[in-house]
Amino acid sequence: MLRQFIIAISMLTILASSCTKTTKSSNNENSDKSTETTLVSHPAFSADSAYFFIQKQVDFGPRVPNTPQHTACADYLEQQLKNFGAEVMVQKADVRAFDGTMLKAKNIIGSYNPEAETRILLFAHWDTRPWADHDSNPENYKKPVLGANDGGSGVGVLLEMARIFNIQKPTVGVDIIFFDAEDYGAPNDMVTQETSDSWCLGSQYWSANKHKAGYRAKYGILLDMVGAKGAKFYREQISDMYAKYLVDKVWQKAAELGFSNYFINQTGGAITDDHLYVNQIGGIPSIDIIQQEKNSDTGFGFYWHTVNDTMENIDKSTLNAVGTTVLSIVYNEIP
Ligand code: AHN
Ligand code: ZN
Repeated sequence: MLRQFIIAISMLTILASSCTKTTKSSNNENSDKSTETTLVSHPAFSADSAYFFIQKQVDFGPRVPNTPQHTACADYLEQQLKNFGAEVMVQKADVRAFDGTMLKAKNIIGSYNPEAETRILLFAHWDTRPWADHDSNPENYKKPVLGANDGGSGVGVLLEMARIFNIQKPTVGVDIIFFDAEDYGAPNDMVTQETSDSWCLGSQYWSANKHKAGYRAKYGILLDMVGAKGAKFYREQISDMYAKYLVDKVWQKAAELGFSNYFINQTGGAITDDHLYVNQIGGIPSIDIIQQEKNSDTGFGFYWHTVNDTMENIDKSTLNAVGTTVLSIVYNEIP
């Protein structure tokens, strides 16, 4: 009897110690990147699907405000959000560009759990730049940017997240906003006092005129240029100023998921982007996940504001890193 008891105890000890070993090795940094640290399980982010949604936008051609391609893409985005079960609102805004042009802008908004108190805001711009004014060939300066990455990628990732929210509702409220007229900013060589706020016209409008009176969100996450091969996402300075805890949380989550080769825990530049106005005017603490390139003249990817911002630069591994990280953040949020 005692002998059996001793054998049983030693078996348990062996089992216990082997369990400890397993746990330790899965905590090892060099272990399998697919190690799931998410507490709440949710459908996997499909980079194939996100890629497809980018291709669909690019197929319209450049999405420059006041063009038929822009209108057609707006209809597509609105319909997609509806297909994915969101409550959809299109906010129309007539905004004045730096050169006096009146832009017929549309902010396209899709909400999940519209009645929930605790809300997360996810956003990207959907318009593309009218001028490839950073192209290496001056003959291209007046040509429009196709915007596979600059415009298309953030929206593509968010459409894929919408597809997933429709399959499994998050516990918190989520609002997805596709902002318009982000990229109509004054060219570098004509920046004056008057033109300093010439970017992000759609988000400036929304921040001052929310789609619902008294709208509030716990925080916001902007996705801008999140699809290029080998992209590096540094901690953006305006994000750190307004919502350092959120930058910490997102970069930490990315590291846990094995994506620290994309999410670099180092400071990058301060970038005038939609999140600036959502913070400053809208009062919602928001961060920007944006590709920065330390070895480029512009600070952005080599394709940025050139005619080369095409599908060839889009990489599914990058889309997966961003989509998986942000999904995990949303599903682990407590109402
Ligand atoms: C400026 O160039 C001032 N801001 C960059 C924001 C941007 C443009 N994101 C995409 N296109
Ligand atoms: Zn741009």
